[in-house]
Amino acid sequence: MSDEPAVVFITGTAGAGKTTFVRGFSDWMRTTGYDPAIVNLDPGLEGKELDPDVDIREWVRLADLQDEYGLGPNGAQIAAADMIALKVFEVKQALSELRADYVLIDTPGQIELFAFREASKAIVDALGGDRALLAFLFDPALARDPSGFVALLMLSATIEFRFRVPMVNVLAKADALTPDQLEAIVAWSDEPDRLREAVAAATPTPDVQLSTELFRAIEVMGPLTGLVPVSARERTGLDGFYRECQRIFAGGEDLEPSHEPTVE
Ligand SMILES: Nc1nc2c(ncn2[C@@H]2O[C@H](COP(=O)(O)OP(=O)(O)O)[C@@H](O)[C@H]2O)c(=O)[nH]1
Ligand SMILES: [Mg+2]
Repeated sequence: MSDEPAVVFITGTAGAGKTTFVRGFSDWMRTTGYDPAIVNLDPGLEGKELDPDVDIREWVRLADLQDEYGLGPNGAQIAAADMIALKVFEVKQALSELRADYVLIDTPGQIELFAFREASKAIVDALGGDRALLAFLFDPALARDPSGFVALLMLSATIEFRFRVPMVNVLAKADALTPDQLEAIVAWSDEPDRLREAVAAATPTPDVQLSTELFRAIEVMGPLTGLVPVSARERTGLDGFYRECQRIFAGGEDLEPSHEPTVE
């Protein structure tokens, strides 16, 4: 097995549940006998739910940028996105001292600041090397609606296309969905025909041309987009996410637990 750690970047739209996921999955890993390191790359992270081992706020803080340069919240976010890339070697150094074999990385609140800035590719390359994986969280607030689900599929594909690293699609906050909603969303991800029917039923006057072209793309992407339902709040589905990561990192081979599992 490689000496380089496996590095999982958690991405998703604002409020999709990235930070809560990093917290929930790292707790799950620890009680299961693994010892992940947590990196926070969100310069605007507030609250105490995450206790990162390496924290970008040590070098770049949103509030400081606003004060220092008289920037508004959006300007400060953009300035911060590029400054983070300049600090990536400090982050990498701090991380290598931890000697973790699994690293979970929380990314900035707004997806476009991570996915659509040139600097982010350098960050993924520097921290993940050839052992990087991106998790993309589907927010049920959007995913429960067929056209919202299509939009998230496209966004996920766009991010995969930009970064060219393996992706795992996650249906976050599964506890916020009814069993019927959950079943329907998972079916949409497995069977494009079910999604096509749902979109048609929800759209009284569909743009047939656009739908046809979009679904052609979705059918081609289909086998790549299997969705893993997870509730970070209720700690369900995290084992399924871990298995998916392992399938990618180690061809299914399990990591050696670093200590005995905690008995609950
Ligand atoms: N019901 C439910 N709510 C969640 C879950 N994960 C996150 N949330 C809520 O969703 C909101 C956004 O979560 P956060 O982790 O800050 O999202 P981020 O902006 O993507 O980092 C917060 O109010 C969380 O409490 C979950 O698994 N279930
Ligand atoms: Mg967050």
